[in-house]
Amino acid sequence: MTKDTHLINEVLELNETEVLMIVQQRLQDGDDPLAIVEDCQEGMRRVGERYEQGQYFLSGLIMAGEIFREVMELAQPVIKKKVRGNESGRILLGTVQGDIHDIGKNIQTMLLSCYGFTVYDLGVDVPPDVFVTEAVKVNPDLVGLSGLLTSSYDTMRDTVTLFRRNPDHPVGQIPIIIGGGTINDQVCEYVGADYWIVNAMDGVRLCQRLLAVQSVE
Ligand code: B12
Repeated sequence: MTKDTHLINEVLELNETEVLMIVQQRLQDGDDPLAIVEDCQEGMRRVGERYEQGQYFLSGLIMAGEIFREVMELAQPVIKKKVRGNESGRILLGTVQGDIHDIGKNIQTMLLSCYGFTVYDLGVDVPPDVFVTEAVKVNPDLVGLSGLLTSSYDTMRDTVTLFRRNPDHPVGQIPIIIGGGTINDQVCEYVGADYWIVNAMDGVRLCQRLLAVQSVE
């Protein structure tokens, strides 16, 4: 799919009005709402780069977050109408301790719910022991840890370690997926998670695949 460089640039420039106009127009034209979200995600990644280079300050990140929230207000109803699934399976997820980024996690939660999965969202800044306690309570098929900060990799690692501490207990065997735009293969290996995801639709496909395998076993 070709990227909408105009939309990406308007997100990068934090031009709220222009971004919302483009999104509205594309939705009216019947464009795939998930493709629109992906373009905005790319814009956000570039906003992050400007922040890293000292061209934007914290206020820039806050503004970008606000713009994305408004984009989701427009796109979410269309996604919910368009996407319907009757998947079954229980997924427990949350943003790990020390991290309050939740835009991506919320998109992942919404999309999984649209596909029919039962999602238990623990919110943000979730300590490792809370993940494990909640897993014992709700007995999920999969666990998802979200995080965007480099410092979150350690908390993710602590969380995975706590899950795996008792390998004979059912909770110790639940597959763990980590998600967030800054994650890669090396991070996944460091954290000790089973899978990693940087795009919510890939997250849905992975959950479908893993749960199909589990139901055959
Ligand atoms: C918006 C933003 C903020 C907002 C967040 C608002 C909110 N409610 O979430 C605010 C202003 C609060 C913020 C704060 C900070 N931020 Co910030 N932020 C960003 C920014 C620009 C965009 C993040 C985002 O929403 N992207 C859009 C979403 C849709 O993408 P996503 O999160 O990747 O999610 C997708 C997938 O990854 C996946 N997914 C996500 N989670 C999960 C989970 C599972 C289980 C699965 C399967 C999939 C999945 O699905 C999503 C949809 O496709 C990023 C830049 C970047 N590269 O991402 C920096 C960034 C993450 N922030 C950064 C920093 C430094 C900070 C601060 C420390 C700044 C400060 N000095 O205070 C604080 C930290 C606060 C804290 N304790 O968490 C750095 C982190 C650098 C690092 N190496 O650690 C980044 C990378 C910017 C940069 N390049 O420097 N930030």
